Amino acid sequence: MGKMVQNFCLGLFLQVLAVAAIGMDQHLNIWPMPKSVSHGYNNLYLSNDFELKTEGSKYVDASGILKDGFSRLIEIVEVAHVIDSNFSHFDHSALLQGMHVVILSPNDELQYGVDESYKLSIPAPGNEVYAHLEAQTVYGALHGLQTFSQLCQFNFTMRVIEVHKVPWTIIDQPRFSYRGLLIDTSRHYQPLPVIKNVIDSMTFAKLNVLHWHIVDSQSFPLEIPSYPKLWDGAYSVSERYTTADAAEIVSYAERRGINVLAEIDVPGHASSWGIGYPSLWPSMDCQQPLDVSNEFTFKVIDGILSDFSKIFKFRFVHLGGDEVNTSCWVKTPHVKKWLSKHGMNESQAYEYFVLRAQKIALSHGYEIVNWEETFNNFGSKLSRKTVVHNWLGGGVAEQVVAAGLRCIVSNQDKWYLDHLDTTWQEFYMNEPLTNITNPKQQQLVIGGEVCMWGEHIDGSDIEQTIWPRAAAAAERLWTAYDNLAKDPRQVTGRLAHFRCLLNRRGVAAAPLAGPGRVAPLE
Ligand code: CP6
Repeated sequence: MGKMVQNFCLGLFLQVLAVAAIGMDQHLNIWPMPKSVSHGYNNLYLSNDFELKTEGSKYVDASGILKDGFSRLIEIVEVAHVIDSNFSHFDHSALLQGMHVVILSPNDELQYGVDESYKLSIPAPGNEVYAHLEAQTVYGALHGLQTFSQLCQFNFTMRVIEVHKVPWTIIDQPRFSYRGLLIDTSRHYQPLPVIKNVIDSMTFAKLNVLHWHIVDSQSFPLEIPSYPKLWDGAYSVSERYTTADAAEIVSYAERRGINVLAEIDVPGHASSWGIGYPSLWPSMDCQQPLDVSNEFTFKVIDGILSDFSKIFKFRFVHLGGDEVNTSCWVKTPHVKKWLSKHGMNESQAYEYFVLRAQKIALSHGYEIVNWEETFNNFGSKLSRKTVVHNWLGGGVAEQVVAAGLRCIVSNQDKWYLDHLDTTWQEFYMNEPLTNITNPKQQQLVIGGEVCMWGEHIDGSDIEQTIWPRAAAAAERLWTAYDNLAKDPRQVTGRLAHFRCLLNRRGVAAAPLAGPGRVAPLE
């Protein structure tokens, strides 16, 4: 008996020690962990007419972004289940009547670097019957609603939504402003409802950029009005996006605080362009990279980016530039002739192509993202408005920021979702600032992105391939460094809880690992 008490005390002592060492209570089921959290030990219950109040906001919700966000909150916390609850059982002072949201900026423009901070407080039982949410922008407020939703849980016995551990004070803001997920609609077409579901699932983890790798060598599913035969490269007429479809995706995402980064991957991943316009190929039997010797190639890029600029309002466009095998250029007589006429070898022609595409993008008002090979081959020639997108293992970020350029981290050994053998623990532990200690250089790492390449997935299994591993990366990108677990075992229970929350919300997130229930760290 004495032994048991002793063990119990030792356990408690170790647990307190662990919390102190982590600096955050990992038993709070919030994902990603906010910057600062304090709470008490009382309960509140959501009134069945839980309402949104906005007095004192400088923001006028003209397009209904906040109102719709609030409706989604009501939906995901399952207020509908409360209908048959008997509220006369409850002390009035324990009922939360609604949420008072104050937004300080009138501007609802979603751009890179928009203020996403918020402060959420939920009172103890008493006279104060409203939760309070304050944010600079409506997009910070949307994050606050997400955090609030994670504090609500449905009590099936009392048929009421409970908020435990009140009063709460949560002050939160992201560590990185770019927190991305890549989807690839060229290798497999993804129907619009699938993309919308992916966008909804991203909001639960506070990811804020959908990198849309729309077209590649395998298919060209997007309508381009300037060159209407480009989407002849789609798999079929039903596996295509009209410009209206694309605009609908952008608007759907933006209303949820998510920017869309559109990509054309030139010159190396573009042979589908030649189905409609065969002169973009070096020759019929050597179809990529795009023909560098043909002025028409750059006219088409200009047309695409001109059409993009009407739909994709994000500051950045992604121009690819990875995996360029130039052997077709030297094997094809007319291209070879052009190269020698201009005194260029293959790698100079690759550089010429990428830099010319960059100039076209700049002329349409975009800043540029390029895959890291462009930096590795001719980094000093890139536009200063380039963000270099890492993917070839670790190590390039430190060189990119030392050269004064910005960087997005997607190390394929850590953050490629198509690598099914990469574990959530490895996703969690991928630190974007590895070996970068200079604060000015740290600022240049604008964030990171997990990549769901589409060769082996389609709408049937995209969700369970993305989740829960993307959530592990989402916490790495959102949560203040000091609040991140140093050992992923510390967050197993909390991540398992978040995965379960995704399931309840209709997201087909896979189990964390192994048979049975995931054991929390004891
Ligand atoms: N498609 C494009 C791809 C990949 C890249 N670009 C890729 C390469 C290696 C792996 C996974 C994906 N499928 N356009 C590289 C950025 Cl392992």
